Amino acid sequence: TETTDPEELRERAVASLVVARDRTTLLTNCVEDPDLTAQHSPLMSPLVWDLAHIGNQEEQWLLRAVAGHEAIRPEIDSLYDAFEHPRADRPKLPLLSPAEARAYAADVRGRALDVLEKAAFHGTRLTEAGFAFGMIAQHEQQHDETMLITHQLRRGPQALTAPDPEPAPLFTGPAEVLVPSGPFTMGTSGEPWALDNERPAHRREVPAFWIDTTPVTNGAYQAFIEDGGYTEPRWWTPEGWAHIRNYEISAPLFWRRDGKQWLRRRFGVTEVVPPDEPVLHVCWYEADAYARWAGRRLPTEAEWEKAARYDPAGDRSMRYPWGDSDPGPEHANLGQRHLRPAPAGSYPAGESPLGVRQLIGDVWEWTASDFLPYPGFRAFPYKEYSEVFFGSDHKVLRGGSFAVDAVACRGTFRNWDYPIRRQIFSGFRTTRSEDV
Ligand code: AVJ
Ligand code: FE
Repeated sequence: TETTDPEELRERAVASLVVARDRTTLLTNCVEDPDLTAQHSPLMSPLVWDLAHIGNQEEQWLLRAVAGHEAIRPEIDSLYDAFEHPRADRPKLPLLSPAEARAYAADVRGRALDVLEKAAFHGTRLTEAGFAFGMIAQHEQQHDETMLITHQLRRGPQALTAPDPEPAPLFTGPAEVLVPSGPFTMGTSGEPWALDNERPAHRREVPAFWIDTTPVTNGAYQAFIEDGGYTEPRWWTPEGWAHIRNYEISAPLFWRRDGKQWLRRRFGVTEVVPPDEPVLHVCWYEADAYARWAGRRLPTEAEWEKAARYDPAGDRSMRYPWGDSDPGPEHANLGQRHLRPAPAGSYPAGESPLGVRQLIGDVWEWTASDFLPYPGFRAFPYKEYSEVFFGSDHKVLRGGSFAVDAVACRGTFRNWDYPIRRQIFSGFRTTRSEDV
């Protein structure tokens, strides 16, 4: 639950930083050094860049900004500045070696924990409720998701394993539910570790709409493919059609047809595409085209958040679909506990008051909306976190995936990417207006 107790926030900060580092360590120790320095895809950094960048951001914010320390290695800042060097160029930079990067990140962490022990959890907005520590834990977890994407793109034998989610009984509930019309509170002003783009809380009028109870499954998506979805321009926006023609896209990324069935490569293993699992690795154009084919559309961001947070009984917005309590394993598939989404209809304990499932975890859900600031937005603590990305270039994704930790996922959390991107753990669900 939302807390402002300094000791509880301090414990939460330590725990979040430790959980993130355990994940980072796993992701960077499961392969040999050549796989850490290699370019597995021009879309991604070498894993060793992420590792040192995690340490460098932690140094800049916790050691320098919060505690006023001098730079440990001022000469490396520019190497790990995401805006100076595009991902594709990073393998050629004079990066820290894997051993140096590990030692640097560990050195910073040791000092950061000392700072955390003595830090006041009030004062500037950066230290208020331990925000900087929460921000850095979220940052590391975001890069842990990024590194998992790099692992998914990597060729070669399996390096990561995790138990599968519980098999779920076939979901027999309604395919869609009606979200009644009326205003709701979008965004947050009170969630202590919410990032700038989630703020401030504000009222939004949302007309009634129907929303899918579960994310769109591989089986449903295959029906779109079999029906010629990728060969019919009428389902696609002009940009989307040009894109799939140009890049010869005819199925989700990592899929391959094998006679009558579809196979996919997942973390180094080839398997039959499971029909009841949420579809993964589709771009916005594919999600949008599927929705049009189905006679539906993608939810706007406001619709998605209302479905995820609005409690009609209490007429208020909650932190999560199930209420205000932090996510547990019964609520959602988060944190790389599993390396795949759970079957559609899983996690009944995580459903919203109206009965919508899997809004949090499993797959990031594309929305119809461009990434724009909320009314009253103020960039914090740096305009390169969100502000420079606002505009019509990026579409918003909501809800988090199996690859992201709970600290970087909540009902208000906003992710964004280009509409052509599909190496990310992206899926979607569809909606329709009440009168359609
Ligand atoms: C919010 C996932 C789009 O990876 O570019 C990491 C998160 N920001 N380091 C990204 C982020 C700075 C960001 N996304
Ligand atoms: Fe970063």
